[in-house]
Amino acid sequence: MLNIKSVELIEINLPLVHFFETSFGRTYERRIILVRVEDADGAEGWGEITCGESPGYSDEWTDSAWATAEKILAPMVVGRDVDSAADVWNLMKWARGHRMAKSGIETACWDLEAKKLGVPLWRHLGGVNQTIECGVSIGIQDNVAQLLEKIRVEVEAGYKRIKIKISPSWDYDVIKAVRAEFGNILLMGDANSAYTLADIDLLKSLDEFNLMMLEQPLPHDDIIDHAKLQAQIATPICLDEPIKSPEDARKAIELKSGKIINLKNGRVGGHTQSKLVEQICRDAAMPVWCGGMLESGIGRAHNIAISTLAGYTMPGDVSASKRYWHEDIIEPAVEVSSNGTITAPEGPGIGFEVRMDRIERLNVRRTFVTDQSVSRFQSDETLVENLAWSEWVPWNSVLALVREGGADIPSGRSGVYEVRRLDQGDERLHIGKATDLRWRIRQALVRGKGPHTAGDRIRSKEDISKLEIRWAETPKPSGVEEELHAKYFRDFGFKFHN
Ligand code: OSB
Ligand code: MG
Repeated sequence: MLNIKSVELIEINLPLVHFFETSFGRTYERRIILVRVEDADGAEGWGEITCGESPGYSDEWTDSAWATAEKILAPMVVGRDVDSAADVWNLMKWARGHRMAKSGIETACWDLEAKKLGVPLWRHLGGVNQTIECGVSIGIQDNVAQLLEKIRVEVEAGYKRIKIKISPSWDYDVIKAVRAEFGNILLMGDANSAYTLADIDLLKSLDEFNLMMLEQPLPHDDIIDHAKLQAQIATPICLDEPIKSPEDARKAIELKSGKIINLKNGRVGGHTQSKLVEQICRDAAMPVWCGGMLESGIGRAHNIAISTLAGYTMPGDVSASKRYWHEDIIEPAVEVSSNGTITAPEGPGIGFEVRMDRIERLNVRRTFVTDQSVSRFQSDETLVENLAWSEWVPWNSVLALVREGGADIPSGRSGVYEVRRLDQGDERLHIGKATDLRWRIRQALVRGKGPHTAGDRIRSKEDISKLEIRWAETPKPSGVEEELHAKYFRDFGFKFHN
């Protein structure tokens, strides 16, 4: 049983030892959101939201993830009972997307649970290989000599596989120079979606370099053109950006969009989702490896833990702390052996100490979401008890009003609505946003059309003549509506899914 009492978000700013450049831009300093969860016994767990500083890799970025975690996701988790950390994803499932924000919270809950059980997280996740193989990801440099020097350092350090970032101004000639210098290393390129099928000739020409794989050559949301490309090149394609869920993995396997998947906790929404993707890939004999997002020690520790699962059969982008940070925020820092491996620690949870002293120094903002703050939020900020609720209106009357076009039903003002059955007291059949109400009634509940699953359930299971509905508007700005809805959904909406 797990019941999280508080979710704390802490943003730290951490300068990189060396800038990191990809086809979508250059990063000098990370803005990292750490997540600390605590339960009633005072046990804690740590996670990291791995999004970038701008929406160049995925649509999440530091400020959007902060707002989403604070206003939407954390309130869905605090104060709720679940059997285990494996169910935390389900608490947040109502919210679409925002997987990196979800992952920060979800992985923190896994750490907390493993700590309470006194077991290492990697074992708790079902890991089997305590020692994992490591590769490095080397960004685009100012010149080729600099790149060759960086590769030399990493090869000498023992890393098993070298990945270099490529882009249309840094591809064929650069790889050729690398191969001339390092003929035998396991080498791969990552384009971060810098090409299209129109670049087929260039992409075909890379076959001559015997790359271990070519990561994400085509657009970030594509798995169809990748299948066309894979059919025409010998180099195995590795998918990164478009694989956001187990379903995406299944479809990419079915379409033959690539031969390998770079699996990132953040991109798929946490450990539970990673485990599902890993299982699907293992069943299909598709190798996966753990990708990186320039994580601090906390995200790094989670990457180490998940990399111990059986399906992670290739060296990941999981490397030593010192490649990124002068001083990490965990103790000890992550170190890599001289033959390019990391051994997952035996301590409980992530198995590294979190350095609060250092986090305090690097911290730029902080917020707490607790059971109390959710209800305070409700009263102070969205004034739920002061909302002017309409009377309960029989469903049939609402339908008639909407059909006649003259309904006194809110549209445009933010707020919430509730649907209940006359004989079921306070139990809500559905909770929605007031600005959607008129549209919902027309499209789904009335006409029986549209993707409104609550509408389907209501129509198929309920006696329409016994339904009634009421709504409340708020003069607050429309962003408040999302919060109100999330809060209401959290309090009442989940009954509906049981
Ligand atoms: O495409 O794998 C990627 C970093 C930021 C965003 C996307 C990617 C990367 C990396 C770095 O390749 C991996 C790492 O060293 O953490
Ligand atoms: Mg990548």
